[in-house]
Amino acid sequence: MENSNSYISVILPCFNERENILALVVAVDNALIRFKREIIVVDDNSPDGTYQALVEKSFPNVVPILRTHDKGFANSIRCGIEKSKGNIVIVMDSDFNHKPEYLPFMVDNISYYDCVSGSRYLYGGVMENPVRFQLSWLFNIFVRLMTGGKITDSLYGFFAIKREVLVSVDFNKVFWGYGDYCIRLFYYLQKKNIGVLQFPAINGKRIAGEGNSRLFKVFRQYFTEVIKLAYSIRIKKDV
Ligand SMILES: Nc1nc2c(ncn2[C@@H]2O[C@H](COP(=O)(O)OP(=O)(O)OP(=O)(O)O)[C@@H](O)[C@H]2O)c(=O)[nH]1
Ligand SMILES: [Mg+2]
Repeated sequence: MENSNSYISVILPCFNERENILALVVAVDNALIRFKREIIVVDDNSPDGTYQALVEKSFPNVVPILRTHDKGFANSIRCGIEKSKGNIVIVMDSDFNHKPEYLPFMVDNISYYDCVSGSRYLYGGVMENPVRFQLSWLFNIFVRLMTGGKITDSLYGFFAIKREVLVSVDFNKVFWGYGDYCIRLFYYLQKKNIGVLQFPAINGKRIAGEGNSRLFKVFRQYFTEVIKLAYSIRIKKDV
């Protein structure tokens, strides 16, 4: 079990999540009640007033960050990580797709591994939308064929990691775009032979609002990024 000296930083990137974020920060805070913790919410100036809703409530362990330029999902996660103080960093979505119930398990197991990562593609893991579930499954196979490695779900983006391990990766090679950042992060982490515990994750239901991702656009972007990564591995011998 993780000892009581652990300081957990949960990074929650969000855009237009006013209806989810208040309930989520409470759920995350309760799930991690045993630990010293901070919950960093990185909002890209959502028009629905997500940031303002958080500021009004001023929860004790929550640090709201308002970004007004360089918008984007991966940029927000980087910003949250750089502003965080914990020796353990957790990244998750702000809409309940990543279940807060898994957090204690993740923190308890980070004592034994450098990283603990959710996967929809281990036995027991699942996602409600069958089309997206199958497409992501195929795409994860494509990622492994092109870049190697053993991560069964490098698109999920729900993981806990020791800060010292995370900062050993060059952030400039990882943090841009959307969920493709996670493919690059796991590629560079695996190159360093870090120990990753994968656990089967049931994808949670978005409680309110609509997602920001457009399926076709996102897959096209991911495809291009995987080809670029594979090119840099093979031709430029980038490790
Ligand atoms: N800061 C920031 N957060 C973002 C941005 N785009 C999406 N997010 C957040 O990133 C998380 C994942 O985005 P979603 O839109 O839920 O993507 P998804 O899970 O593929 O889509 P759904 O299945 O519809 O929920 C959510 O918490 C969003 O609020 C962005 O440009 N900036
Ligand atoms: Mg979502």
